[in-house]
Formats: sequence, structure tokens, C-alpha cells
Amino acid sequence: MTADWTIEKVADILLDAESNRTDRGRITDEWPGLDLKAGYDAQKVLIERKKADGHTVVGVKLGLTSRAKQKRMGIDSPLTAVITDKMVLEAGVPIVLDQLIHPRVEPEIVFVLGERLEGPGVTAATAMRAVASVHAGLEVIDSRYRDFSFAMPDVVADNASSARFVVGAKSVSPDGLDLALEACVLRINGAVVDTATGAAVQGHPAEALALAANALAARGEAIEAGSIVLTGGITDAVFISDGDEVSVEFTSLGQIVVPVR
Ligand code: OOG
Ligand code: MG
Repeated sequence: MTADWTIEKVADILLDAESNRTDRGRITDEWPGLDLKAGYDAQKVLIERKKADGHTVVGVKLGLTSRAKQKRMGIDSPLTAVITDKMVLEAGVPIVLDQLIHPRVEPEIVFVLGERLEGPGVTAATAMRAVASVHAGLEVIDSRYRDFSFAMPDVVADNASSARFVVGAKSVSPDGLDLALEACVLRINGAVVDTATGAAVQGHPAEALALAANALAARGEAIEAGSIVLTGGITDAVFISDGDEVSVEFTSLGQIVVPVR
């Protein structure tokens, strides 16, 4: 049976799960050949398929960059994935549960790059010089695996559970910001469900950006000027229900409020 598996098949299964809103067991349980490299190859095929379907790549995201996320998912190393225009939720536009499987939300610090960033050898300081603006972010993740249960190659192939994201309208210059100390409060229906500061993300979100540039370079890719970079959930991700109002509020980056229906 395992002879039937290919990276194309992995990508197609995950795309079907996304469009049919069905979850499934880990692919690594069925195909031990899905290692980390095959996972990234499958992610690449999945993104090519989305592009052929009319999606435009708008940037990259990091996943599992904070201890809160790593602990929740039982995986202790960060990963990268690709974000497209069809994932963008404009502020105020609801998260529609009918379009998703079992969405969770997480606050993120978001960069928009003014310059192309290409590894290897990128440090947090050089990474920060490529950043044009910093924004509040809210990511909606929606694993195509049952109960969000996956090994690293599974989640890499699944484009790191990507589904939707909101970039806050407030655009803040990186100069004079201390992103390690930038605080965030996640509220559902006004009740605080989690809090964290930017230091939760690899010590500083710029470290996550550098990590992405260097990891992509190892696969022959760079982060283009104009890219949106989601630096990774800074708190644990939380489930949402019909009628909820989700709010992420940051010290300097502003607030995003999104209804759920
Ligand atoms: C994987 C996606 C991780 C993040 O910010 O950590 C991610 C998952 O938790 O399902 O987007
Ligand atoms: Mg995320």
C-alpha cells in the first residue's frame, strides 16, 4: 500500500479535505515515507495547485515559534508555510464557521517587508532592517487532521494549518518599537482568554523572521519585498463558536475585532 503514496497524492488529499471540510488521520501513520523534506515538497505542490486555482501568494508564515504553541502541538521546532490572497480576511468581516472544519484563532505579530530578504546568515538585526511596517495580526488555523493531531511532516504538508488571517489596519514603523515587550491580550466575548508579549516568539519576532529567511534559503527561496510575514501564534490557539466576538489588542499595534458566525 505504501507504494501508492506520492507527494502529489498528499497535496491532493489535503486540498480535498480543505474543500470538503473533512478531517483525517495523520498521513505519516499511513506513509512513513512522509519525512520533513517530503512534507515541504508536498506543501510546495499544494501551493502550486492553489496558484493554478487562482490564488496569489502574498507572503509566508511561521508556525510553532512560541512555547505556548509548541507545547500545545507537541512539536518543538518551528516551521514555515505560505499565505495567499484568498486567506485574507478584511477587518470586521466574520469568520464563517460553515467554510471551515474546526477553526482556532491565535494572535500574531505581523511584518510587511520593504525589501527582499534572502538567507543564509540573516540575523534578527538584518531581518528587522528589511521590515517596512509592523501590524497586529489574527490568524485562523484549521488543521486538516483530526483533533489537530499531527507529526511535523504532516503539518508541514498541510501548509501549517493555514486557513484565514487578518492584518491590522494600523501600520507601525519598526523604529522605536520594542517588540519583545509588545503585549497582547486575546479576548473572546470580552473575557480575557490569554496574554503574552512578543518575547514569546523566539525571544523576539525578528528572530522568527530571520529563521524563516534562513530556512527558506536552504530550500532555494527568499522572502520577496512586499511580503506579509506572520511570525507565529504568540499565545495558545483557541477554539471559537458561532456568535463569538474575537478581539486581539496590542500595546502599540492596535486592536483587531472579528465576529464569528
Ligand atoms: C500549526 C500551525 C502553527 C502557529 O502560529 O504556530 C501556526 C497548528 O498549530 O495547527 O500557525
Ligand atoms: Mg499561526
